[in-house]
Amino acid sequence: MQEQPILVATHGRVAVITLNRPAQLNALDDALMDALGAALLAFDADPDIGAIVVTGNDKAFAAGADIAAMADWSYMDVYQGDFITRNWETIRRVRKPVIAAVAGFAMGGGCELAMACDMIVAAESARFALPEIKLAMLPGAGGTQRLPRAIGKAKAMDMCLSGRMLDAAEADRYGLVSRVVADGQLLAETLALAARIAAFSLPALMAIKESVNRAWEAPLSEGIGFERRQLHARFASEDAHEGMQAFLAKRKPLFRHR
Ligand code: CO8
Repeated sequence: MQEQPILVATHGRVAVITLNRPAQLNALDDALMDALGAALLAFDADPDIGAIVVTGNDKAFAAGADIAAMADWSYMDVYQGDFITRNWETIRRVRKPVIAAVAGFAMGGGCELAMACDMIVAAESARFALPEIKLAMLPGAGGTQRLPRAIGKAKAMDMCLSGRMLDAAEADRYGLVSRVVADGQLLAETLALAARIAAFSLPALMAIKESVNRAWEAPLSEGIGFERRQLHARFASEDAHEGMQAFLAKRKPLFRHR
């Protein structure tokens, strides 16, 4: 029987999507990306889920796009087939927080997938690279755009042009990952973080995610204006009133919209 390219599970209000092509180091092919996109959208629509974790295994988060699948593609195959837009960008449509939990290799498209998540929690074993130059390709699933925004032009150029690999400590120092945890603790620590996030008011989380993402894409004045609209809208939110009332009454808030 064919292995499922992803596995899904839920832990309370946290969904976990595990990339599941271990023999190929979770190389990302169409079947996997389609399944990942469908799972992300399903969990995004599920009212019982407040945060989503995407992870791999101890050896690899994902070693990139599946080179064996791509090797014979022509320009027309990828242009007419809408490669990248068709199934790699679904993650951009997800409005709930998505955390990448990375152990082992996150290379090429795997690194790009991790960067498309809202944050990356890395195990000490995590290794990040955009080695497409070795194939005379380029990091075309957002890598040349997200990496410089994440770690600055100098480090991004170095990684993209030389294929240099970062270890977890460097990735932490450069701001690519939000935290590094001990090997073996990756899933537990990421689940704890995701559960903490998922307990907050979901509309507030979604507004914050959209606002932070706007900082990547818009000039400061436009981003500040967007943020202000989001702030004003918070005053129309029952959860925000509950949060402030609960603080003043020194009790735990009971958010309705989770
Ligand atoms: N695609 C397909 N198969 C892969 C991939 C991959 N990206 N990575 C590893 N595998 C396979 C290997 O072929 C091998 O299979 P087999 O056992 O049948 O020979 C198996 O996984 C195990 O790999 P290794 O034996 O190589 O394991 P090592 O521990 O020796 O090395 C590495 C691990 C360093 C991660 C090594 O496998 C490697 O360099 N992999 C390729 C990494 C890479 O180049 N990634 C970028 C791919 S291109 C890309 O991602 C583009 C994304 C943007 C899309 C737009 C452009 C098209």
